[in-house]
Amino acid sequence: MKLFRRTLLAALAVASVAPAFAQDIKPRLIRFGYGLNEQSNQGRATKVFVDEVEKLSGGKMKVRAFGAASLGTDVQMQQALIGGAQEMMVGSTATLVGITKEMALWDTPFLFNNAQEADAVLDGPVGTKVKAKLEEKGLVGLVYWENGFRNLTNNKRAVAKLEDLDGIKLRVMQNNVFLDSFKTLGANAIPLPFSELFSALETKAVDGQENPYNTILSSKFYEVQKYLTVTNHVYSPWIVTVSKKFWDQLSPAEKKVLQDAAVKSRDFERKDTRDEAAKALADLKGKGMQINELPASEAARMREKLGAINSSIAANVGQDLWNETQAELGKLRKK
Ligand code: TF8
Repeated sequence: MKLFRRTLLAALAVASVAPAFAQDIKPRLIRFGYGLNEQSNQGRATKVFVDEVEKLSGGKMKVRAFGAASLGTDVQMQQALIGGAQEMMVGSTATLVGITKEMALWDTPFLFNNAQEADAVLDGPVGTKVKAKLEEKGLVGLVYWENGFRNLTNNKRAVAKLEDLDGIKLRVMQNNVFLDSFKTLGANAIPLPFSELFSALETKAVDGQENPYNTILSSKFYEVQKYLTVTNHVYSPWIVTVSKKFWDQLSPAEKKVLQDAAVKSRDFERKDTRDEAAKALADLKGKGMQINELPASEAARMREKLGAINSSIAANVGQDLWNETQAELGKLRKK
């Protein structure tokens, strides 16, 4: 009897909730832009997001994905989201610093020692706080994806010591921390949007760039770059964002569809990215790149030089946020 009552109650609950939920989801078209190719970790995870939104909304919410910066650079898409001309995008947190200064926290050289630390901090209170800061600027951050640990490529020489960077024309993201970091290391740092990078390398307007292995592969930088130096100098996140103007029109059920699909895409993306990165060096070697590891003593010099940047990052993002991050990392490292 008890069991019967429970079943009945459950059935009633479903009956009363389900129709309301269905009504709460309207036909929606979401334009979702990203910068890399369809055949990249970014493209693959976008596909997971598209399919999941379709599934969770019973086919009512449609996400149309636009890769290869066909809707514009990260910065242009951010403006389109703020203005309400585009609904969603995924891109680098580094290109958001001009809008939300706290995002510069993630540009701190050598902030994370490994991906597990990155996940814990990005998905924990600090990452949530930084993400929430976007709302005052007209953006809603859903989840962080992994771009990954960045490594250096160039066409001039194998970088075996710090001085080898001297005078190398190095493309950096449009972001002051990256600009200052590489100037500090002696390179001739030149900010460029990602969408202009391949041709800048091809025409030798710049000698080098830095990105995770996955991107060096998917954007075919191996075709125009000879040397790869393993530096792991910073971990870059991507962030999935929604136009706040669009978000505010959505019902709670529609918001939940996007949020849940974003979490699913994140979990897929991080695993996919790590699997690909784990075998990328062999792939890149196979494509003809000459790969060297920065010797530990030189890596230490690099770390020390870049340490000077930390105090200015702390001042920019706020000393409290900086301290909270360090405390969280301290706890993680004690475990
Ligand atoms: C860069 C970033 C890019 C991302 C991507 C376009 O070097 O690492 O890969 O911003 O979303 O610009």
